[in-house]
Amino acid sequence: MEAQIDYSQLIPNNVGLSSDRKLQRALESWHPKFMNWWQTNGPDSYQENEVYLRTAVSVDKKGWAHFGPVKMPDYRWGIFLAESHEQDKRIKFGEHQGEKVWQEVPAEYRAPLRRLIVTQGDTEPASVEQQRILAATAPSLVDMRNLFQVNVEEARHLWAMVYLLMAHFGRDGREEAEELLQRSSGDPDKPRILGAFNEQTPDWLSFYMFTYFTDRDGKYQLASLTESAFDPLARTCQFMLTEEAHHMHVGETGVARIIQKACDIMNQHKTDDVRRHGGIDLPTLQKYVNFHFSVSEDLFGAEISTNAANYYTQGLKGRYQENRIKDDHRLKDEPYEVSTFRDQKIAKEEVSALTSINERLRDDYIEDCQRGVNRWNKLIKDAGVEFEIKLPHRAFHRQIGTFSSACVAPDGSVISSDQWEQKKLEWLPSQQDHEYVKSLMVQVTEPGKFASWIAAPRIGINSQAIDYEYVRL
Ligand code: BYC
Repeated sequence: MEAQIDYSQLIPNNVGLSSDRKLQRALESWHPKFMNWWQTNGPDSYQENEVYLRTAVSVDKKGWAHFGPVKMPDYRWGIFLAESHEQDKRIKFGEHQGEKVWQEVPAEYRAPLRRLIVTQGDTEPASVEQQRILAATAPSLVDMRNLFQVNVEEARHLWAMVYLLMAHFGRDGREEAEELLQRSSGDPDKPRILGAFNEQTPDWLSFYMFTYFTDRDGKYQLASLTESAFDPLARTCQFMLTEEAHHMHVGETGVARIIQKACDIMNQHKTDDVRRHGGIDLPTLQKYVNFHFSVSEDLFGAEISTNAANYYTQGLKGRYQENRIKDDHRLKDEPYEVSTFRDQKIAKEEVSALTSINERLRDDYIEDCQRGVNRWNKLIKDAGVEFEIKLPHRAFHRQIGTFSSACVAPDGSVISSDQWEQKKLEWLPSQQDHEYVKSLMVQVTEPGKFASWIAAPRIGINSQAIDYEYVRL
């Protein structure tokens, strides 16, 4: 395994693709279909403009962030696996604990591994589709560039999963690769697999919320897959995580800049009426938090899941930072506390740690979400504004798992379905909120200038000035 990536090929890679002619041919014949998908479902317009993009030239620390102007269709989507530092890598958990990791898919685990890889792979093009039209309302050139960077990398993550399917699942894998380009976000006949990836991302507030909350599900799912006994999957996901971190950063700083602007308006005009001055008021922002957090929580699956238990026992998908957890890593007799909904009440129950793997990962996720919310709240406090952004209760507005039948307020109180109907538009973005946010979405393309509702970032990309021409129009 090379750190250095071979860029002399149509498909840049560090997996020695040129020595596997059959696989190379399969991937090369998928390439034009991917390009066709990118042109029709990827960013609308701007395909011929140069964008200041980051491209990986090697997978080690020095080489994965190379910046320069690139036209998006010329971006070198490739196949990069993280370096393997361990000589004798062993399976960390489940019934194969202690055995050597697998370089090939064991026949008995073909179906579940294929399913996991397809589910992961399906989210990547979905997010690009969801964000297709956003450039037309980009609040600045830096933001437009960040959108495109996220888009090309998500598309590369699709390549990563397609590589695994084609290299290890034969004809089935090739068929799955085709279907990944045929399903489409929000398509009633051929929707994407997971709920959140069929929602719209109609405006930039939604985009930042998505990259903060939904990309963070990506972080936790990928981190669980980096523990996999199937080593090519583990190493692929490890490299994807480096890119994912940037996407969450775009989300966190994007929301922070909107908050900053709201606070600036409140202080400057001595008013709570942020909308009057073209900003996004904090109560509206809170509603978007409620929506995106709850929809993203659903992505972790049901609290009690035999699927998840099997994945764990079989060694296919671990927990977040498996090594750091002090238990037997088999979980046959370990307990775990989960919240459940029974007899119209939310209660805590001790259940098997094995069947509650999804919930444990959701717990890790919620804790991580809260850390960024604390940083947002510090900004608000430092500006002298009295407002606190709160993550809603985990049972609020859920479609998957124990709470899907419950009506729960953001503070965790159980309410009737009538009360829910009356109150839901106080908690979730209403049509008017969407329309207001939409009305703010006007494109700003003068370098260094920003739309009325968002503050400038503190620093530019890769030490460039804020007014650098990040997209050459
Ligand atoms: N929507 O036993 P359960 C990312 C289904 S994001 C619709 O709890 P399991 C990214 C489930 O399939 C990370 N259906 O499920 C972010 C099952 O169906 P069947 C993506 C759902 O298997 C931003 C049934 O309900 N990666 O990378 O334990 C931009 C029973 O559920 C949903 C992964 O997700 C849902 N939300 O857990 C770009 C990792 N949830 O069997 C990228 C791979 C559940 O009844 N996926 N169902 O037909 C997995 O590990 C698992 O599939 C899940 C579900 C954790 C998602």
